[in-house]
Amino acid sequence: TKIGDLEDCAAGRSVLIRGSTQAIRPVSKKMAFVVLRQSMSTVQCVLVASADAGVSTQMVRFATALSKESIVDVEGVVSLPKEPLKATTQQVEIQVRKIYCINRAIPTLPINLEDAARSEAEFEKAEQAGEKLVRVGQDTRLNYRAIDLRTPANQAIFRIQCQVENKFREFLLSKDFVGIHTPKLISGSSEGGAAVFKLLYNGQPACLAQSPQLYKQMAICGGYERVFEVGPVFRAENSNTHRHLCEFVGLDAEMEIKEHYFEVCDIIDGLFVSIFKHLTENCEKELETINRQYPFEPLKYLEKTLKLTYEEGIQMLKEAGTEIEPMGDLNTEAEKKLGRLVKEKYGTDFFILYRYPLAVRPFYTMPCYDNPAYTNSFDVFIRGEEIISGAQRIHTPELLAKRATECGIDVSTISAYIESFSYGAPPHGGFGVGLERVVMLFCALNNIRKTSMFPRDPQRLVP
Ligand code: ATP
Ligand code: AMO
Repeated sequence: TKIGDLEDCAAGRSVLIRGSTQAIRPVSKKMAFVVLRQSMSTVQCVLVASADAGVSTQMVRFATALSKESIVDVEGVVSLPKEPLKATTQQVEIQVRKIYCINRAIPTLPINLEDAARSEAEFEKAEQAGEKLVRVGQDTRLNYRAIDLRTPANQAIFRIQCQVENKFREFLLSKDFVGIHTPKLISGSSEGGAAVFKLLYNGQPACLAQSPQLYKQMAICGGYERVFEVGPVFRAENSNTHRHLCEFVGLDAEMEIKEHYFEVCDIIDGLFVSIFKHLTENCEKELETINRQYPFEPLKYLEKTLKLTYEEGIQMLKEAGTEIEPMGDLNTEAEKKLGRLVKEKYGTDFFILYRYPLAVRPFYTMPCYDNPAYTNSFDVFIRGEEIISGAQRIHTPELLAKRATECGIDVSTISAYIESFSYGAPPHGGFGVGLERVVMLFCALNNIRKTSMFPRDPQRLVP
């Protein structure tokens, strides 16, 4: 039986449960409580020594001697509690008949799970009451991730992540996209810049893919009209921020454009509105669980996603006292401020900013037809932080080679890619999403390490 389904079981029903011993509370020689947990659900098990139930005082002693987080099997009977239980546990109890230890945890764990699951508000309340509780730091959590992942909030976070990834696939499949896989061992940088992990590939210099960019475009040249990929992306980021990882999960898409690159924005609009709706309507328990430890305001979004030009964005910032160099990029602080301004004015945490200056976009980005100092490109923001970059791409080899050279890229290193556009290539565009960022920002979490199961950052390669 699943612990989460116990509330639906009638009193008197016999059940067999395997779970982890979250808490063990001896009451007397003849009585003890054991709280069992499976993922986000817990149930209180009651042991009372009695000849009728076949429970001995030895069995009670055995249960109270178990270490926390051991794996046990419990045979018992569902019963209604005598006293009201905490709202976060199943509202029934198990009267234990037999308890078996399957595998013991060491007596003192490096992380106390109860401390790891507390909200900041709980710590503050306890401190005011003069109680001393231990906060579990980010590094300790990550060092002992196999324990830390057991907190209810962490159980919920990676279930949400799975739903986002699944909806991404489901939505794009319904729009005739084909899922593909492109190589992660490649010969050079795909985004330009120095943030690549270098390695030797059978003695030849190579690197880990910074994105599937060049290959997803070549798939379009290969006659697939619409493609997507879910895969790892490697960036040799050399500074520590709350939103950069050295390895993250990229959700990428690329598609033929018939008339205008807003066709790509329309896909993003439909995709994300459907993801947000799905999470709100079907992941209530997970969102509530995250909220209990990390309180957040629900995401505000519009049925039709707001689009603003980059120029409108910098104008809004200017009116609010922040000057941005018109052909430069927005820094993190300006992006956050713009997020706040947009929310005040339009009532949404989710919007698209388009028509970025050419100077701040990668070489493969299509310049605007009416003014080539700008591009057919966009970024997408949640709560003032970037989750997506995308654009129409250059589909003629001459312009592509020219732009690569202007951006300081040696075209001989990407000649196969550039040549692909001389064999007949349709106009196309696409976008790349950072999965960990979507989950982090949807739930307003303060650090991307919370949404990466085993994060890779400049300091961390284990576990
Ligand atoms: P991407 O790499 O796609 O474009 P990003 O969120 O890193 O995604 P950038 O355009 O690189 O976006 O950077 C946006 C802003 O984030 C920069 O102006 C800079 O202020 C900040 N930033 C980016 N990378 C780093 C970093 N490694 N360390 C500190 N700040 C950074
Ligand atoms: P970009 O470099 O903007 O675009 O990356 C796309 C999205 O990936 C996420 N992201 C990151 N997440 C965690 N850690 C990082 N270090 C990191 N860097 C980026 C962000 C970002 O919006 N080829 C283009 C996409 C395209 O045009 O299709 C690209 O890679 O959410």
